[in-house]
Amino acid sequence: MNTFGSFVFVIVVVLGLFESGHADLQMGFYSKSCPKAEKIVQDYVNKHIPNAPSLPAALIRLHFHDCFVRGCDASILLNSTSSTGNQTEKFAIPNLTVRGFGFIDGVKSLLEKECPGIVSCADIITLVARDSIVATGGPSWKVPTGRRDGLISNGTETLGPIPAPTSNLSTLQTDFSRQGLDLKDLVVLSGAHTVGFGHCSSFSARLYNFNGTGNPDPSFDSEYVANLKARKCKSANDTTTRVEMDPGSVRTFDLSYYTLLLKRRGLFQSDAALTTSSTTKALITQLLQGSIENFYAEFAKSMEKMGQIGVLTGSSGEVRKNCAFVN
Ligand code: HEM
Ligand SMILES: *[C@@H]1O[C@H](CO)[C@@H](O)[C@H](O)[C@H]1NC(C)=O
Ligand SMILES: *[C@@H]1O[C@H](CO)[C@@H](O)[C@H](O)[C@H]1NC(C)=O
Ligand SMILES: *[C@@H]1O[C@H](CO)[C@@H](O)[C@H](O)[C@H]1NC(C)=O
Ligand SMILES: *[C@@H]1O[C@H](CO)[C@@H](O)[C@H](O)[C@H]1NC(C)=O
Ligand SMILES: *[C@@H]1O[C@H](CO)[C@@H](O)[C@H](O)[C@H]1NC(C)=O
Ligand SMILES: *[C@@H]1O[C@H](CO)[C@@H](O)[C@H](O)[C@H]1NC(C)=O
Ligand SMILES: CC(=O)N[C@H]1CO[C@H](CO)[C@@H](O)[C@@H]1O
Repeated sequence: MNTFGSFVFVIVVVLGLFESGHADLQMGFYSKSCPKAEKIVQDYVNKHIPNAPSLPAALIRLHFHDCFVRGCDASILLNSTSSTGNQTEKFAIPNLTVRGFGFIDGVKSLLEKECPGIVSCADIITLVARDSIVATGGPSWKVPTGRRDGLISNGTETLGPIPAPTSNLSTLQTDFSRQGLDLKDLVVLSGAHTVGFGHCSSFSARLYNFNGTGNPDPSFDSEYVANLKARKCKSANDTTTRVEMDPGSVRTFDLSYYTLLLKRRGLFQSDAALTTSSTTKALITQLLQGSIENFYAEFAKSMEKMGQIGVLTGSSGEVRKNCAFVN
């Protein structure tokens, strides 16, 4: 290669890096390549969610778990194979209770029929999470698209980034700040616990043997503890019963999760932890004093941030044909 050739080569490589490294997500990324894509997702959601009212919670949680490990790249959808290794994220402990994989596959197969190889699984997860929460009457948020699918999924990696329900505030803050999310995002996004269920096993130590004391968590409302022990989590090793995180309005995206936190009735230690600093407590109070529209607007801002974590764009990654396997 002569000097000019090397020069051109360098320019091309640099532009190439720029393209793959810095390409941004954009609103309506598929408007030319697959104009009906977003409508197909929305129609599928609107058709199926009314028959599966517990799925929106599962689907937004799937999105959260995807984004926190290797970015929002659909790595959570990969099945274990000889090329991905034995234990993909899907099979790791935090995923034991993640649901909604079949729903994503249903959307993907429609999109593959409409425009093969165009719409990424990572965008499908993100759009489905938003549209299914909207379908329940909850908040909406912007979903710029153009994410690409990752090639790697490693179950061991889920244990670091995904916070445990036993986390204290400083651990939660660290876990979120690693993803570029601040304390306000933490408080606002935890508000997703206004919908859905938790298994007894995620919090039974707070009922039966907190921190090795043999007693309940003193920061958990004692009346509520007695109630949960009598009616829901009747033994310390119950691994099957599910409990509403926001009893009374488990399918409604409202502010009552925050009301419960202040009544010392947040289900997980990680929920209760949000009341342990004056900063986070003030954020909770502000949300409760504001309107539901204000909560939805704050939730939208934080979801838009979460949906951009570590995304692959441009020519990074790929667009999977089958969300469970790399091409
Ligand atoms: C702050 C750290 C968080 C922790 C420690 C945490 C932990 C958990 C745990 C342990 C469960 C119950 C799993 C089970 O026992 O079945 C759960 C459920 C759930 N989480 Fe979180 N979570 C956190 C943040 C989030 C965020 C950011 C979102 C979404 C934006 C979210 C959405 C949900 C939803 C909707 C459910 C109910 C799922 C269902 O009903 O299937 N969580 N979370
Ligand atoms: C991926 O693995 C799950 C088991 O967790 C299985 O139910 C599913 O059929 C597999 N997906 C494909 C496309 O083989
Ligand atoms: C998965 O990640 C762990 C921890 O980072 C590492 O030790 C292991 O080798 C990885 N497994 C595969 C199959 O790459
Ligand atoms: C994967 O796991 C199976 C059994 O669960 C084992 O027989 C096999 O050797 C493992 N493969 C690798 C690459 O670790
Ligand atoms: C929070 O939990 C972490 C990890 O378990 C622990 O190292 C740390 O000391 C705890 N912080 C506080 C303030 O309790
Ligand atoms: C848990 O127990 C340890 C040792 O007994 C103690 O140092 C720690 O403060 C306790 N943590 C909480 C949250 O009560
Ligand atoms: C729960 O644990 C107790 C004692 O630790 C045991 O007697 C009981 O059989 C266990 N129940 C289940 C469902 O595993
Ligand atoms: C939905 C799904 O694939 N869940 C898996 C999570 O991981 C466990 C093993 O740790 C599998 O048994 C589940 O099938």
